[in-house]
Amino acid sequence: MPDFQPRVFSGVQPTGNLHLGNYLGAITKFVELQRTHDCIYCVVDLHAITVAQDPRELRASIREVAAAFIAAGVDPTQHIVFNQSQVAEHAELAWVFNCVARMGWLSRMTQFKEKAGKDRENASVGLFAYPCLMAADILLYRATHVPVGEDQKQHLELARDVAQKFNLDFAESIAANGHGEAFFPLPEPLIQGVATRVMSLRDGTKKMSKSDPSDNSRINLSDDADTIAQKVRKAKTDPDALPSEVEGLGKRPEADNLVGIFAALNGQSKADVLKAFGGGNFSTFKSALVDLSVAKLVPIGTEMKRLTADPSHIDGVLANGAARAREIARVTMAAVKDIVGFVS
Ligand code: AQP
Repeated sequence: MPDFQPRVFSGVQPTGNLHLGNYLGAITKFVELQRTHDCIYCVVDLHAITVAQDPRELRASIREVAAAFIAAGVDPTQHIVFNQSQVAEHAELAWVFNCVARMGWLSRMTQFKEKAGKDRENASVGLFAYPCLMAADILLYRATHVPVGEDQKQHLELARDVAQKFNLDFAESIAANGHGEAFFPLPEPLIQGVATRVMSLRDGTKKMSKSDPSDNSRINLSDDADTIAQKVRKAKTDPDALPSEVEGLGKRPEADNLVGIFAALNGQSKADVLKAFGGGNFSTFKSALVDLSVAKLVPIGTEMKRLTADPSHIDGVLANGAARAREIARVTMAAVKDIVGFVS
């Protein structure tokens, strides 16, 4: 595999209720990586419509996700922030990848199974093909690193499989068109830290998620201090004291989750958190978690509100990012067309 210029790509769906899991699993990593890499961060609105969306809410959510990136510390002047539907090449490359990926690969995707549920016949074709669009998002920019939460690991593996199969299927044409041994890198997932899978506050065995019908299951980035405090205080726990060692969290999913959230928000390990709180009761720990969560999240929520109050500013940021993304996308897509054998 030749060396590819390191580049980071990741996306968040504008499906409402941006939460602490999205923040700790993805957005905080976006901020860290911009110090060392060229980064492209995308509001993946084409993905959002794989399930039904209200157009007015979708538009507001697109702006809200862009605002969350910026409020958390992503710099759209140094890096690229845009929404996917403004760069038509995402859909174009996804079609090529629909023809590279195999039905069997997509049939094994657990997220499709979970989201389609028992009524698979009624799921959209887009929901089934979602991972091919995700592969296109990443590979359109020939990105080498993708910061995501643990739930996206399987989709990332599929993106690598698509890249590899494309490189093999078209090896001769790739070389003949002057691209050497491989056209696409095999993108590496960056799934690191203590909060790669933040769990529901109501059930420590379920992922914190935008679509959970219970708002108490998640801390939204838009929640105010009182709401955060109420949700943390109500968070499910068990009757025992906190353990002093990480091993003691083994069969205690709710305790493990809250300790993980504290550790991630405070830039610590779980062991450090247990050094401070082990042996104590949950109410003391929860009070500290309320203070920490409010201190870290409320300024972001406040800044998001300020930014979304001026939609024309956000739209300008997204349009500027899309123009810069398009410059890269056009070059990749032109090369892909030559490699595949299209006449242009
Ligand atoms: N609970 C989580 N813990 C850690 N990371 C998470 N991510 C999502 N939930 C958690 C990460 O956030 C990024 C953006 O996710 P997404 O918007 O693309 O959609 P998702 O993964 O489907 O998020 P949700 O909240 O679970 O939405 P629904 O309820 O619609 O399925 C990704 O990097 C993801 O890993």
